[in-house]
Amino acid sequence: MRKWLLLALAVAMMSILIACGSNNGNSKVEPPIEVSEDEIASGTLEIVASNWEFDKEYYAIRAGETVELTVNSIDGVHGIEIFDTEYNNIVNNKPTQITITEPGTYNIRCSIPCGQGHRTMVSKLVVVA
Ligand SMILES: [Cu+2]
Repeated sequence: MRKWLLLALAVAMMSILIACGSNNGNSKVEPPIEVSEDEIASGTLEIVASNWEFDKEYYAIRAGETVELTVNSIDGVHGIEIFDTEYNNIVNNKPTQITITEPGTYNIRCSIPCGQGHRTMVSKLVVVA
């Protein structure tokens, strides 16, 4: 009887651990995006936003390197949120220094309710090791 209890406990613990492991799934994209050297921004990064899209499917920076990120809204009013980081509202035309130390692929979405296409305004930020 006690053995079963221990087993049940072990199984419960395992599933909690597994659940936790996949919980930071926000920044994990399968399959990983392969980025070429010349796609990695150095110094500055511009994200161009319009109604209702960003100009690229993904952007890339290097882990631990500070980049001045500018959101340039050419049509409508937009900003960006980079999931799982402190950068949850980088607004239009306000250059912001960003540094992300953890390599991975981070989801980006528009941070300003901007109308009917708002929910589809997404992109990704690849942080290269
Ligand atoms: Cu929006």
